[in-house]
Amino acid sequence: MEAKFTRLAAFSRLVLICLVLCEVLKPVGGAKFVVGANFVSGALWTNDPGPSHSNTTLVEQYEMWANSVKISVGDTLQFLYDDSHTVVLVSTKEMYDSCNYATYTDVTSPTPPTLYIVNDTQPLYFVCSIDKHCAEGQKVAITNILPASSPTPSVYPAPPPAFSNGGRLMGSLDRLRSCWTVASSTFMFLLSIT
Ligand SMILES: [Cu+2]
Repeated sequence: MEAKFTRLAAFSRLVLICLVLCEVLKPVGGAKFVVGANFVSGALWTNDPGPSHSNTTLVEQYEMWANSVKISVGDTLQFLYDDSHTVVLVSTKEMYDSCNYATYTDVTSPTPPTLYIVNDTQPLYFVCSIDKHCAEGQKVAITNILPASSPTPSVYPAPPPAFSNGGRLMGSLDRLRSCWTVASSTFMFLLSIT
């Protein structure tokens, strides 16, 4: 009897852990994109084009990345870097082209990485405001932002492997699936021992 109670207590704890996991893994809406993934050396927010990419300029690498992704309202952009960079938004293409960031909106997180949630379909012009980093090519323009897509899991296309789509991370459906697998396995396990 006592052993059964102990087992039940252990399984209650397991269920609790699963519930917490589900909460953590819960889809938060929108995909995550690592800025520069697959095109910029180390998928970093950087002013260094890297030795293996010497045939393209850094600006071209960020451009190729931006062309490779389909970003929608609600998606999250992830800027990976060490602490010697900033992520700032300039308001016009002219300012972006000429690296004129006399006025800008600083969206740099207190500690890296910087996460930026896309709020609307307005073009986004990101630059680094440190020294001449922008002029050296550390800037990215995201100009074709799609309206928020309504989640319809039954017709959701098969999610691509991580990073195959210009840095798109695990999709909502994947998270939901892993959450469901954990919860249902636990439930079946619980049933089998009581
Ligand atoms: Cu920089």
